[in-house]
Amino acid sequence: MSMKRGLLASGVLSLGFVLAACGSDEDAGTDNGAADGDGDETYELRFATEEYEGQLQYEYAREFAELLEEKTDGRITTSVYEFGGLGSEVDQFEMIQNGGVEFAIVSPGFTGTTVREGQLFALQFLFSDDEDVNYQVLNESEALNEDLAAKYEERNVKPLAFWSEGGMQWTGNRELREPSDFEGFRMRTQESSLILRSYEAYGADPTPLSWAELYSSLQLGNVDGQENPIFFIEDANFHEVQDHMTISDHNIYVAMTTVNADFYNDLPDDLRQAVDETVDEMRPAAQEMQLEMNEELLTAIEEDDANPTEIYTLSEEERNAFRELAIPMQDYFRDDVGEDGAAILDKLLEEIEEAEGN
Ligand code: 6CS
Repeated sequence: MSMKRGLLASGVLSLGFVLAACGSDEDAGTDNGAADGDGDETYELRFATEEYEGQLQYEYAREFAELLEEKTDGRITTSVYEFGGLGSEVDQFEMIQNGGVEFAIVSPGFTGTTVREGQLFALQFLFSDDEDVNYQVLNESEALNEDLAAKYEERNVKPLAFWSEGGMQWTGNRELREPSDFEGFRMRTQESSLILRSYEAYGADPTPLSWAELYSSLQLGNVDGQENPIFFIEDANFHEVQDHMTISDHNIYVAMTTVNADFYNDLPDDLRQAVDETVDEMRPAAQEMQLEMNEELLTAIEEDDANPTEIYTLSEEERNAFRELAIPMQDYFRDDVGEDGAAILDKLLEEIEEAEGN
């Protein structure tokens, strides 16, 4: 499972090659105009992910592509791209907006400057500590699947599903148990001002970076630590260049399955329905995959004697010390992002509370 390939080597796969090699029969002039499902259109689509083969987003996309091909009797075939070949995470978000790819898994942490409301996923201690509650909320929330989705649709990106890659944990070159441990800590984050703010509230000195540069930045000591789900920490080998891991579960890592909205809206009805069914079938599959990978790869970190990692699980009391500093970020989000964002957050908070009560 371990991923030793150089990120830059993967990045060398040129964008030009990818774009030349792909494309759809739609581009080649196949009858694709009618939304009446006349049954003979074929499509060759592109699916961008922010991860490598063996990692969740890529495996999700691969299974998605297979299912969709099956459901459409081969009328839709989809090529899945590992991270790197299509540029940075931010570049990929641009591609899904302009139709350079039809599908993409997008981390909201890289969309904060474009869809500011999407920054709500940066709010720590927002979701439940119960995985089942979060699974239900992500699948059923109107705040996310309708209101927030509409904000992305204004940018021509339709979120089809929000799903969890697992609880977020901290790694560091020193132990992180209480907020004061973050004093002056150079924390790597994704590119969203709210994530930066949240770490500044702990006293840290956050630096936004693509994950393409993260391993070497940790190794060289340019940053002191980072946050990610366990499977990713192990698979990207961050534990090799970090001495400590804190099981903090300060957030969940939410990924969005997205489609270019123009493309989706122009699909014949029967193919659009096949896409929707595929998205729904992937919900439990993604949850199962993340639970399994996060559990298995925790054991892998624990058993990696060549790269020992001190693992510490925060007590509830210790988590509360962080929670106290994180909750005021909700007001910061309301003020900074504005009315629509505030309404989405408030509705989501109600939905989480209601799901927790069930
Ligand atoms: O830390 C990151 O930026 C990366 N983490 C995950 C779990 N997926 C892709 C993302 O870019």
